[in-house]
Order: sequence, then structure tokens, then C-alpha cells
Amino acid sequence: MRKIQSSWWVALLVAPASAAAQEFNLDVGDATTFGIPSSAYGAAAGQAGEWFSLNGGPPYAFTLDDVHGTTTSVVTDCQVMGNGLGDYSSDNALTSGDDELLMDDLQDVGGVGSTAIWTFSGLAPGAYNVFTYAWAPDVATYTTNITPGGTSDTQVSGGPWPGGHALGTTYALHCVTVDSAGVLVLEIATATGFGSVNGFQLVPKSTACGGGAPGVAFCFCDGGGTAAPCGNTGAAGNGCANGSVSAGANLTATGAPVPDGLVLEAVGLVPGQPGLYFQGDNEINGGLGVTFGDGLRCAGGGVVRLQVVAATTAGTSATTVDLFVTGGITPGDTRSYQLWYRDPASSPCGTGFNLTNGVTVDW
Ligand SMILES: [Ca+2]
Ligand SMILES: [Ca+2]
Ligand SMILES: [Ca+2]
Repeated sequence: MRKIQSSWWVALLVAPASAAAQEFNLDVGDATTFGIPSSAYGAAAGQAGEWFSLNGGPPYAFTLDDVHGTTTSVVTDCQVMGNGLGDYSSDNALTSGDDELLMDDLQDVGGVGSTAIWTFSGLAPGAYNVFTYAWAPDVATYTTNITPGGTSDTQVSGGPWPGGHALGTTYALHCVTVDSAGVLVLEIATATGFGSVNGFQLVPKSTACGGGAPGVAFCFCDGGGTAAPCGNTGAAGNGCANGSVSAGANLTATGAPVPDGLVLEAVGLVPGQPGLYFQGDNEINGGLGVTFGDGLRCAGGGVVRLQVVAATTAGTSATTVDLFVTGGITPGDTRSYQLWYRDPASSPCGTGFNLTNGVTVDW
């Protein structure tokens, strides 16, 4: 059971100032027991800076300070439909430190059927990564749905404490484009038990949501960089020639990097043979790669094995895992990708394996 912990507030009007900086760290449902996190705390977004307290229950009407501690002209409002309550806190036994200060206090959205409509007004137009913390410290089965206004992009969040922030468990992540009206709306609805809103982070993006090419290809075995291991040069833009495709295999990235829409796709593989999609922190040898098996290894450093996928009879494959989660990505990271694949019967150089070109993605 939950109950209201602190009374409603009347917002204090603060003089508006700069509209330039639009990075916000917001702690919702602040209780005396669990104050705001330290300014060193970046949470899931990796965005350190001042945390601003949104407390007192609906309508949570405040004029926000940004992460630099500067008062902005951005104001918040929260309207609740259903049996929504107010501030609530519960000391989850597994949370501590700054995680606890953000997550162990929250807005109780209410029982199933209740929705909290959060509105942020006065934002600078542009694309934002919006982190909505929605996790119940008291009951692991409680879950919350988060949907940006005017969209059907609902994400669910909740579950046992994962030991740190995890997409889909402690938070939802949406890329939202704010137009010239400067308004961001989030509809936060109870999915099971009681819904929770622990806080928000708004992180401006330098690129549009889902716009542009999500990855940049590099490290080609086409004679323009590191030489093919045994004269098995591939076509322009591809990896080295394999036993099935003399042009070599090609890797591309499609979809939106954030939150979780990115897919890696390869063509020109040896039909039916498995390949390992992997991630590295760096482009090797200045992006030219080094000889490895029948091909060039292009991505390296902090290697993460993402997924093993068998090529189709047409010599194609694609990832199906969530690359954001599997790769342990924080928005703003740059990572390089490549596919290592088997060529056991027809390997031109006799090593039995080969690789695609590399692709680098700015998340
Ligand atoms: Ca707090
Ligand atoms: Ca705790
Ligand atoms: Ca909180």
C-alpha cells in the first residue's frame, strides 16, 4: 500500500532567464529521507550536473534550473487522471548512494487506470533524448508505461533492481523532437500495481531523432588501405573477397541509434555460415584495420560480442538483439562494429574465416 507522504505545494515563481542551455536532471518525489543526488551523478544518461527537485505532488509546477544551476524559462506541470497520489518513498534494500536518492522517492501515479500527464513548456526547439525514470522501489512487479504525447511509442519500465540503471527496468528512453511551440508532453500510465515517476533527464541531441545516416563505414579491403591478406581484394567499400563472393561482404547500419532501433545488416556472406557481430571502442590502425584471417580486423578495444547469426542462403544476415542494451551503450558514445564470419570450405587464403568492412556509429 502507498500513501501520500507530503502535502501539495504551490509553486514559487522564479524570474525566468536564459533559454539557451536545455539540459535538465530532475528528481521527482523528493523526500527528506532521500534528497537530491550529487552533481557528480550522471545516472543513465551520463549527464552529470545539478539535480533539481520536483516535489510536493501534482501539479509539480516549477521553473527549472538546468544542470549548470542556471534558472531557465522552462516550466513543469503535471495533471493526474485516475486515483493518482503524490510523493511517495520506500527504502529499497538494494539501492544506495545517488541511485537511492533518485530512485527511492517518486511520484505515485496511482492504481491501474491512472495516468500522469507531464508537460514541460518553454523548451528550446530541437531533438532531445528524454530519460523517464519509472521504477517502484517497494514492489518489483509494479510497472509503468511511458508515452510521448501524440505518439504511440509506449515503453514499459519496472522490475527488480538490476544493480544499476537498465533500459526498460529503471527507465524509458525516447527521442522527442520539440517544435517551435517548445512543449514536451509525457503520458505516464500505471501498467501493473502502482505507477512510478522517479525523475527525468532531458539531454539535447546534436542530430535529429532517427535522422541521417546512423553509421559511417570504414576499413575497406578494396586496395585503398591495408592490403588484403592473400591478394583477395574485395570491391570498393567492402571487406576482402571470400570463397562465395569475390566482391567481399558489406556491412551497413540502419535505423535510429537511440533509443533502440539500430540494426546491423551484412550482405555478400558465405551462405549458411555463422558470423559474430561484435562491437569495439575504436577503429583499429587509424580506421584502416589489420590483417586477420582472410580479412581485416577493423573494430577493437573493449570488444563486446553482440550476436551470432547464420547467413541466409542468399548470403545475408542482420542483428535482432537490442544493440543499445547488449552493447552497454550510453547516449553520446561512439562505437565501431564489424561482422566476423566463417568460410570453412572455400576460404581464399585458407584460414577459414573473413570479415566485413567496419561501421562506426555515434549513439
Ligand atoms: Ca530524491
Ligand atoms: Ca535504498
Ligand atoms: Ca526521485
